[in-house]
Formats: sequence, C-alpha cells, structure tokens
Amino acid sequence: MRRAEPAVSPDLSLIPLWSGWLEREGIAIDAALDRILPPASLAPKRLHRALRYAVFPGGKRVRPAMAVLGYRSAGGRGKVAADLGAAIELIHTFSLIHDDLPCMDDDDFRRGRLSTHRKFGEAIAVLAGDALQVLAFEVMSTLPVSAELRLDVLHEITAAVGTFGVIGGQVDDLESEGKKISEALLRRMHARKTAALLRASLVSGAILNGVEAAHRAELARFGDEFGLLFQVVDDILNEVGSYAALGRRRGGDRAKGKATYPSILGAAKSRDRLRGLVQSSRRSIPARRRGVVTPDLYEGLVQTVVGRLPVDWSGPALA
Ligand code: GRG
Repeated sequence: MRRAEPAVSPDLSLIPLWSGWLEREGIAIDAALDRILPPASLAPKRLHRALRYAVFPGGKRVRPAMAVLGYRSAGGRGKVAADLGAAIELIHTFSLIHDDLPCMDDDDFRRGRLSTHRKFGEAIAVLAGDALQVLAFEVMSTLPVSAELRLDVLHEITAAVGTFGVIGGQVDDLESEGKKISEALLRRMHARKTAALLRASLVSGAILNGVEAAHRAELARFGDEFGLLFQVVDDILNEVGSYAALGRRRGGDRAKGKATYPSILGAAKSRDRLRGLVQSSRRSIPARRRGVVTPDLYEGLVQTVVGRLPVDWSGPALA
C-alpha cells in the first residue's frame, strides 16, 4: 500500500506502563495456562503436545490481560482473573488453530512458526481446537466465585463466541472473500470476529468481582471501540507490517482476496478510520474505577496496539 503521509512521531509514552503491568500480571496468566493444560507426557501425548505447542510461547496475551484489567478495574485483588484469562486465551487459541486450517484461511505459519495443522496434521489440529474449547469451559464453570457470577461470566463468553460473535464473524469473513462488501458489513464482521471476545474478556473479568451495571456498561463500550481498533490495526499490519510484527509474511489477506479495511476502503480512508477508532477508544476509557487501574493503563494498551504499525501509520493516528 502506498505510504501517503509524512512521518509524525507517535505518542508512545505509555507503552512501558502497559508492558510493565502485563509482565507482572502475565506471570500468573502463564502459570494458570501451564497448570490447566494437561502435561505432554500424558496420553494422548500427540494431542497434548499440540495443545501446548499452540499455547506456548503464545502471542501477545491481550485477551487474558484484558480479563485481568477488567477484574482490577472493578476492584479485584486476588488471582482468580488469571484463571479466567487463561480460559479465554484457550478459546482464542482454538479460534487461531481452526482459522489456519486449509478449509478456512489455509495458513502454514502462525506466530513465526508452523501452524498447528502443519506441525501435527489436520485431524489433531481439529481435535486440539475442540479440546481447548472444552477445557476453557471446564475452567470457567469451576471458577471459585459464586454460582451467580460464574453463570454471568459463562453467558458473557458464550454470547461472544457464538453465531452473533466470533463464529458469525468468521462466516462473514469467509463469505466476503473476493467480494467488494459494504463498510457496514466490514464493521459488523470486525465487531463479531474480533471485538466481541476482546469486550467479553474485559467485562467478564469485571463480573468476577461483582461489577455494578454502570461500570460494566463503560467497560463494554471501551471493549467495543478498542476491539474494532484492534482489527483495523491487524488489517493494516497485514499489508505493511514486518515479519516480526506479523509472525508470517505480509500480504496474505490481499492474496486471498480477504475483505479488509485497506482492500475495501483504500489507504486514505483506512487512515481516517484508524484515527477515528483511536479517538473513540480514548473517549471511552472508563471513568469509573474502584481499584488501582488508572486511565493511563488503558491509554498504554491503545498505544501498544497502534504502536505495532510502522511510524507513518501510527504517527498520525496517535499524535
Ligand atoms: C468459536 C472461538 C471460536 C472460533 C471458531 C475459526 C473461527 C471460528 C474464528 C476465527 C476468528 C479469528 C481468527 C479472528 C481474528 C482475530 C484476531 C485479530 C486474531 C489475532 O489476534 P492476536 O493479534 O493474536 O491477539 P496473538 O497471536 O497475539 O494471540
């Protein structure tokens, strides 16, 4: 894609706040994942190896971090949100394994190495996805909070992954291939495929600490805006990102005829939408808080995501 704007320095000043926080909270998240996943030494060993291959070392861990962020924002102090975050990361990993399959996006690489089906074969990859999903719901159904809160969490997450969430968004994605779809459909696809689970991560974390309704609505609003921003960045990165930022070669979406912001709207409008979503995400940073989380931490998350883009994209968006 043509580079149209002169470089403006992006404001990346709060990235260290987010990365420091994630490093601290991430220890409990990774420990929970390790505890929850069956050891690779137990039968069926090939399946258990595949589960661990897909989950470790993993990607950015944004969804589990958002679950913990929601919990802390609602005043939660313990470690229970790490288990919830881990369960959500299992669902996310399941979606990536299935997304890479030949019958879906047919990708040989993920996170800089062979995708799960290329490493273990298609049958094991399908079963690994199934196993991760079931395990995630087992973990969520045994979270050590009241049955009422557990049910609320389960409802929030199931709604996000269902036919009006990730699964429905994936269908929109597959059916839009090679087509010039409307911006409204593109936005719906992003809202379902990506934003739904990001929002549900933040909200379900807060539910674990009994968040009140007005605060919950604020978190949901931020999750929606940030989720759309996350996918627009992902779309643009697929065209202009480095191998290190993408974990695979750039240009895969365009080669497959995927409907993305750049392919549907072009570079100038994509820049405009990117900037708009940074602003709406910033405007929807929750004002209410009961715990230690400050608005700066949310801003650090926004900067971290947009800061993945080359400076000629992140600069104008974050300036
Ligand atoms: C029901 C969960 C579920 C899945 C079945 C296959 C499928 C239906 C959905 C695929 C959805 C999908 C892959 C959406 C893309 C979302 C997205 C932006 C993924 C990349 O997320 P990152 O950047 O990845 O957080 P890392 O590698 O950092 O974890």
